[in-house]
Amino acid sequence: MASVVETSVNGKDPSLGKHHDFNDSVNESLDTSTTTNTLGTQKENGGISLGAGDAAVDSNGASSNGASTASGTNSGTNGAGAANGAGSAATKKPEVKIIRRKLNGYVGFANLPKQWHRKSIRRGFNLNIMVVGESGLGKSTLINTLFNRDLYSHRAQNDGSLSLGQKELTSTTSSGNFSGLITNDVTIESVSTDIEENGIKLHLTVLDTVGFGDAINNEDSWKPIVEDIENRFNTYLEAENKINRQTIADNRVHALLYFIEPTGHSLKPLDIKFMKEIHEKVNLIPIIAKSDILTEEEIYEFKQRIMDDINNQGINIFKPPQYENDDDETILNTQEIMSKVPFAVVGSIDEIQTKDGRSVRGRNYPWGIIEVDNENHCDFIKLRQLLIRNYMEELKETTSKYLFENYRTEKLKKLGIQQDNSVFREFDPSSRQEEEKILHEAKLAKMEADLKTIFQTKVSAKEKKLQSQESELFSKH
Ligand SMILES: Nc1nc2c(ncn2[C@@H]2O[C@H](COP(=O)(O)OP(=O)(O)OP(=O)(O)O)[C@@H](O)[C@H]2O)c(=O)[nH]1
Ligand SMILES: [Mg+2]
Repeated sequence: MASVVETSVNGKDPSLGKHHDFNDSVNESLDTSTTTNTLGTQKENGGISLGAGDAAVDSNGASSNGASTASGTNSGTNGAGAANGAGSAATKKPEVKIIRRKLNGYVGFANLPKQWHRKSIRRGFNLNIMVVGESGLGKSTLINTLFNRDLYSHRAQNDGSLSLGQKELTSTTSSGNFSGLITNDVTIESVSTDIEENGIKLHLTVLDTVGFGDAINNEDSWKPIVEDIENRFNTYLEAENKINRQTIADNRVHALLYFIEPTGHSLKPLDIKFMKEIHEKVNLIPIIAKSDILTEEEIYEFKQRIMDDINNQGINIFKPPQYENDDDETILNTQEIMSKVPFAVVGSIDEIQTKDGRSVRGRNYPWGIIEVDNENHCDFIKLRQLLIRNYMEELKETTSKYLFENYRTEKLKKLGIQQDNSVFREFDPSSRQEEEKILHEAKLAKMEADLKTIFQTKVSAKEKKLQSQESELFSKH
């Protein structure tokens, strides 16, 4: 850290003052000190903020988020060092050269995460969740519990005005037009609301499937839901094919919460039928509704039977994608979440006082309180991690990259259109360039070979001529 001191003083030249002569092992400390010098307030606070990180990277280039994070912790020491080391500045001048080289090497793409972050925050995020399950299984309550607000308060208003959420009944016709019609026995009710948390905006749409499984014959209950999901894909596809594709609203369903009745037996034929029809079109997340009415053992066995059915039927459940560079913690976290599938949940936004004086969200029973946010009581926390806290982006990515792409490919196949790769190659500038290079090289090689042949022919003709002239001369003498 002594070097930090020297550098701070060398900072006569602002560009150099931020880059000092350190061996590799202290490079991060170097960035840290710069942050401290640049942002005096950060030094005093000893705090870590996005602003501090920005400054570290912008000025040093060599820094990373990790380095800027370190700034908060080390700043106090660095700051002190800067003051102490003033006297030794002059003797260190030659070392500055090495730093210049480092500065020149900085391109700036280390800023990409922050650029992306800022843009995303400006734009906000959107999430579309569909809830499916028989009436009264606690769908609306769970959604309210997940987002900690009453999204359905408009229902209580008799004047029909919309309060928190924007309510709309969606059609399940194949027109792809999601407005005002109610068809079949199952209707899809869309409630949208904007939520803001720490300056981050989320546009949330909940698609509630009213009447699912309520008819005497529920055989076709799944149809309007599949149609709605496909309509949303179609609308997106059409928007993509338009000339102006700059702002395509993403109304595709990013996750479907399927509520299983807490019978404690096994899945019903309707559950299996529905999941089989839907699992390739949406990120399916099965849930055991109202799990507080089952004992721990019952839940354990029920889960086993449900998973057996799901596996035997080849039904895909949403699983966060794993990446090669995922760290152990992420892998473990995903495993822990996935070990709870199907999530046995309890929903409630009511605050209850426990005997030990805590205020918790839960359900009150004569025998005790079931706490929603307690991992020993239910799987609500794990579900929230999957859906909101840890894997929301993955849900959207899977929807876009796999489910929608599969749908698009299947649709094109049905229309008899197959992708002709040669057509696409034509428009790929890099492969086009490569092709041209190969052709050019082949042309050059041919020219060279031709020239060689001509040369050879001419040489041998000349040789022959010389030979004949020679023999002529010999014969004359
Ligand atoms: N025991 C228990 N009851 C719950 C739970 N969640 C909701 N309920 C109750 O179940 C009833 C129905 O809850 P809703 O959230 O309206 O159920 P829903 O699935 O949205 O019902 P529909 O909109 O009619 O399809 C309400 O009285 C809730 O208080 C739960 O986790 N456990
Ligand atoms: Mg409801």
